[in-house]
Amino acid sequence: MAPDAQPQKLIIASNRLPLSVKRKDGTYEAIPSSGGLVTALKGLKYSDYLWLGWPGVDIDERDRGSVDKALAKENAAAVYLDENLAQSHYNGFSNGVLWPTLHYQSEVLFDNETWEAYQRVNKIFADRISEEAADGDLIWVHDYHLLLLPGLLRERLHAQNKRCPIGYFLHTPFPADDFWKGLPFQKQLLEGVLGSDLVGFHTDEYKANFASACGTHLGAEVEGGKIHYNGRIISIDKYVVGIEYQRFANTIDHPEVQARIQELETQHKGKTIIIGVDRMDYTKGLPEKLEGFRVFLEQHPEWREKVVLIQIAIPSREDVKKYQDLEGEVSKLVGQITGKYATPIWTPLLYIHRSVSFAELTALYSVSDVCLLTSRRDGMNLVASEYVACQEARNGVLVLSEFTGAATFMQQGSLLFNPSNANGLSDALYDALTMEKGDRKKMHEELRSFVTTNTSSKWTETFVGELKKLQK
Ligand code: ADQ
Repeated sequence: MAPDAQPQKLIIASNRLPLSVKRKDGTYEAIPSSGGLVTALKGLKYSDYLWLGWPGVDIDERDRGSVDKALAKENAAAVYLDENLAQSHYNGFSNGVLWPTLHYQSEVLFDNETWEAYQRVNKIFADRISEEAADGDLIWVHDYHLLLLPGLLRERLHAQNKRCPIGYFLHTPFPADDFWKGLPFQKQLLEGVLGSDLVGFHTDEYKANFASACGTHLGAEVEGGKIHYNGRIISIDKYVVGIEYQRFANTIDHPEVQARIQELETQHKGKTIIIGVDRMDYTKGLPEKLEGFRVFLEQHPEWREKVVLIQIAIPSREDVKKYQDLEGEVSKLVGQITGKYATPIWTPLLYIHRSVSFAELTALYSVSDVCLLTSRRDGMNLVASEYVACQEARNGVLVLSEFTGAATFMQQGSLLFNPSNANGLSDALYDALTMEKGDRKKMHEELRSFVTTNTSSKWTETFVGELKKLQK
């Protein structure tokens, strides 16, 4: 930073803004949206920040002034993208190629057109952010949609003589080098990320995989938490993402939520509730969850009419064929299980395929004795933490896939299993449902201590704090 420049704002960049823009009475308004990244950044307390991202819809040139105004009130600004370009970048390369690769799924849909779109969008973000950034600003780039952005930004900022530390955080896993190397253009993508000064991951495993890929494919030198590349030193580390614990605790205390909890308890009297909350995504292992639950009902007839699985599946990426197929598969399995095991007085599972309000979500977490999360792979999984935050009274059991980042930190307090093994899942469920009160309490305390310590505020403060230290 130049001697007379002051540390200024924090610029956050993510593909989507944490807001959706909606037209109302001839003008635009910005409405908060939900999702893992939004939850992770809930604790941000930086006073002067600006969040840049795509508003999610194509906005006519004439309307942009009105959208800009609505977003400015929320510390946000739009990176406008033409609809086709945005789709090709988002559904094409980001979700068709990167998302599966980062989650160890080998079925990728690669073509040159989507790769072109991916590069173009990253360039548009780089142009927009470099215009917006003043010397000394901090820049924090998020997630797999913007892997090239740090490198592109570095070039532009250098040309403009602005010295802004660039941080990058990946919200997904980073796979083992041998898997990653199958990805076309993987070297360019690694180089893009290494344009950052600081790179963050959920776990040590992802960090080590990334460092190994940089060593093998770029010839970078890796030394502890530093990568030496092209005469620069890039810091890499694990930063444990969390939730705003207190926000959940406060919501539960709200009279309306308490009333809803009582209503749900009355409705399900005499039944033990198992809760599942996931985006409708193949990485979340919904078919595996349903198959495990089916095996459980088959192996433990004594639990029929005594247990109910409430599965909330938030609609996600609905215009992509693979996601439509998944929805079809899940609906079919739900129908098969219900058809086979339901009785005139009981249905084994309630399947809710839509978003629910925050109050409803906390009430559902609160009344459930078990939370079942079966991800095939998951960067972290914040639902696990949210469930714990709502279990002060009940000390419910967390049954967690060993392939979540969360399992790395929460293994002491939860029952881990491999979601591909339906029998193992059924056994874990049985152990959870029959666990002694004392053991439940002990496990809950382990989890509670993790969730209250590793909050979203702590994550944002730690990452931004490290970034600040890199201001030159
Ligand atoms: P996601 O894949 O979105 O995030 P996750 O961490 O589980 O996954 O977060 C989902 C969020 O959506 C939670 O905060 C949850 O409350 C919210 N949500 C869930 N169901 C909802 C519903 N029905 N209505 C409204 N909101 C709902 C990505 C990565 C994860 C990583 C996060 C954060 O895939 O591995 O943990 O980013 O880094």
